[in-house]
Amino acid sequence: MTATKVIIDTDAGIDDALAIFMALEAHRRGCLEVLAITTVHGNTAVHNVNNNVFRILRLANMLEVPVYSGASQSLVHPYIHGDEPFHGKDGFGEAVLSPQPPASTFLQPCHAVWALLDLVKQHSGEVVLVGLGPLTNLALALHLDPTFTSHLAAFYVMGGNTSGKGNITPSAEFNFHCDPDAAFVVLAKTSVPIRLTSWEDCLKFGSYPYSVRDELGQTKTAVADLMNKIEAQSRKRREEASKLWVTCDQLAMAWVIDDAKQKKVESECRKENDPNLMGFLGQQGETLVTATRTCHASVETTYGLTRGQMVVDDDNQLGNKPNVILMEDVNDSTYMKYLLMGFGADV
Ligand SMILES: [Ca+2]
Repeated sequence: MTATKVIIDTDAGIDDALAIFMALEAHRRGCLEVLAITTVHGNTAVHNVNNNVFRILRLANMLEVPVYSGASQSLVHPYIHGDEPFHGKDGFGEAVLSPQPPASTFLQPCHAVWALLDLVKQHSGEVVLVGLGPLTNLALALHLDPTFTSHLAAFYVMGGNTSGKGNITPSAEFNFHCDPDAAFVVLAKTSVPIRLTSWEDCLKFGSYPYSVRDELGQTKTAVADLMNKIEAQSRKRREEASKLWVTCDQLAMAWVIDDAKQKKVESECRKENDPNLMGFLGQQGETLVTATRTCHASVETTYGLTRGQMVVDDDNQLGNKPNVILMEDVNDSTYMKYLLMGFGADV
C-alpha cells in the first residue's frame, strides 16, 4: 500500500507549524504523501501564512511540496483581529528569524480553491483533506462544486467546540469564529463525515504543563529551535492565563497520521515487518483515538454572544444525517510519540 495522500489547508500559525512538521516527517517515513498545502487567512493575513509555510518547508528541506495561496478573508463578514493576536501579527509570534526569499517566488500560480478542486478529482477517492484553519477555502470549493467532498477518502478538521466552551470568545473556538459562515457551509454540505478535533478535545487530550513543552523543546533539532522561538510570545500569555500548553492542530494531524499508519500497518507491516514504520509509529495496537462518537453538528452564524459556536445534536433532535466523528478518548503515550516526531526526535 502506498502512502496516504494528504492536502493540508492551513492558516499557519504556531500549532499549524508543528502539525505540518509532523506531517512532513510522516511523509519522509513513507506513511503520508503531502500532495499540497493550501493556505488561508486566519491566525494572520494569508501573505504571512504563505511566508510561514515556506519557512517550514525550507527548514524541512521539502520545498518541492506545492503551495497554493487561498482566501484572504472570511466568506461574508470580514474578520477583524484584536490588537494582540495569539500567534502574533505575523502568525509566528513576531520572532526575529533569518531572512528568506519572498513567498511569491515559490507559490503555485493557481488559487488554492481551484487547486483543491483539481487535486481531489485527479486523485478521486484517495485524498485525505485536513483543515487546520478557518474553512473559507473549503466552503468556496463546495460552492463551486457541490461534489467536492465526495472525492475525498477522508476529511479531518480542527475547529469548533462540543459543549459551548470557547477560546476566542466565551462560546466559540477561533477557526469557526473567524469564519462561521464557511464552517456552516462545510458542515451542511460535506458528503463524508468530518473527523473533527474540537477545542474541548484539545483541552482534554492535548494539554500539558509547560514542563512537558520544555522537555520537547530541548530536542536538539532545527525544528525545536524554530518552535521555541515562534512560541515564546504566546507562551508568556498562556502561562499567565491557564499555565497549560494546549495543542490543537497537532492533535488533529496526529489523528490523520495515526489513521494512515493503521492502514499501512494492516496492509504492509504485517507482511514485511517494516522496521521504519514499526519503530516510529509503535505497534499496531497503540491506536491514537481509541473511542469516537458520530452525530450531527452545525454552527451558529448570527451576530451575538454565540457567533461561531458549534451545536452538537447528540440526541438527533433535528433528525439530520450524522456529519461529524468526534473524539471520545485518546491514547496519551501514542500522542506524545507524534509530538516528539514533530519536534524531529528520533522516535
Ligand atoms: Ca491553525
